[in-house]
Amino acid sequence: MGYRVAVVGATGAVGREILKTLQEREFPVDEIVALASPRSTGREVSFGDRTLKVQNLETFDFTGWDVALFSPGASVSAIHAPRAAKAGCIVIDNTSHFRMEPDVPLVVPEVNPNDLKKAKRGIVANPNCSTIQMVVVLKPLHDLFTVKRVVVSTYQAVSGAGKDGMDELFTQTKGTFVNDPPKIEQFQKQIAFNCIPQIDRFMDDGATKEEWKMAVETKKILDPEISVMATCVRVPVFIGHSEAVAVEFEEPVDLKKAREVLREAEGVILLDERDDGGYVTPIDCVGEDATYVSRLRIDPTVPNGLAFWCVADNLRKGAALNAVQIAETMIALDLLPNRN
Ligand code: 11C
Repeated sequence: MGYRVAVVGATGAVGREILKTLQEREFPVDEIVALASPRSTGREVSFGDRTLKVQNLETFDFTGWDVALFSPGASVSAIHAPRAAKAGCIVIDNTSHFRMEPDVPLVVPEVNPNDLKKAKRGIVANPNCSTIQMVVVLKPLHDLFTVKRVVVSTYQAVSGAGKDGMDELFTQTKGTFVNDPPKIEQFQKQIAFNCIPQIDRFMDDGATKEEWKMAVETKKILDPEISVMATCVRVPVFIGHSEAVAVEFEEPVDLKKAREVLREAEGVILLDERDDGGYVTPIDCVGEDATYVSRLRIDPTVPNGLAFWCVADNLRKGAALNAVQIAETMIALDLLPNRN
C-alpha cells in the first residue's frame, strides 16, 4: 500500500527534482498531485512517464493526503504548510520559514533521524543546502573527536537561487560574447565570470543570512556547542555547492581514523587521491546522491585541526533528496501513517 503524496512548488527547480527523486527511488506512491501558485496552474510536469497537470495550491484541500513535500518559497509555505498540517497531512518543508521553530524538527536523516519523533505539529523542516552537505560530513567526525569550531567558505551554485538564477548566469555568459551589457536581476552583481560574497540579505552583525543559517542550523541538527564561522560566496557554477571546511576538535585527531570513518559514513564518498585531479569538483557531482569529500588533511595551524573540501548536488542532497529521505525515514520509524 502506498501514500497519497502532494508536491508543492512543483514547477520550480527543486519541485521538479523532488518528482524525479520520488520516481527514481520508487517511493510508495498511490496517488500524486503537483501543486503551485495560480500563475502556474494548468502547466504540465513529468512524473516518470506520466504527465501531471499542475493544480492550484491556494484552493487545494489537503484532507486525506498523507504527505506534502513543499518547496514554494518561504512566504507561501508560511501560509499553506500549517493549513496542510491542520488537515492531517505531514509536511516536509524545504523553505527557511519553520527551521528554527523549537517544535519543528530540522532533519538530515544520516545525522539526526530520531528528531523526526518530535514532529508534533506535523511539520518537518529540510535544512539549507549548504548546511546539509557540511553536517553529513561533520557527523561521523564529531562522533570520533567532538567538533568544537568550524570555519567554512562556500562556493555556491546559481541553482541555489532557482531557475531564474541559472537563466541569469546563462544569459550573462552568452551576452559577454556578443557584447550585450549584463542584466543584473537575481544577484547583487554580475555573476558570469565573477564571484559574489553575498548570499541572502545582510544581518546587523555584518554576516549574511546564509552564513547565519549555516551556524544556527548546524547547532540545531548536530550539537548546540559547535561554533560555525561561515563566508558564503556565489560562483558561476550551475549545479553543485562546494565548501572548504576547517574544523577544530576537542580531542586529538588521527588522520587515518578520520579517513576510515568517512569511508564508512552513510551518504559520504571519500575521493581523495592527493594527485593532479584526484578530487571532486561540482561538475562531477551533478545528479549524484552522495556528499563527496576530498583534500582531507591535518590543519597544523590550530590544536586538533582537520581540513577538507566537500561537494554535493545542491538540488538533490541539498534539497529534493534530503526531503524524500525524510519521508522514507518517517515510514521506517512508523511516523507516516498509511490511511489507505
Ligand atoms: C542558495 N542556499 O544557495 C541557498 C538556497 O534557505 O533554503 C536555499 C535557501 C534556503 O542560494
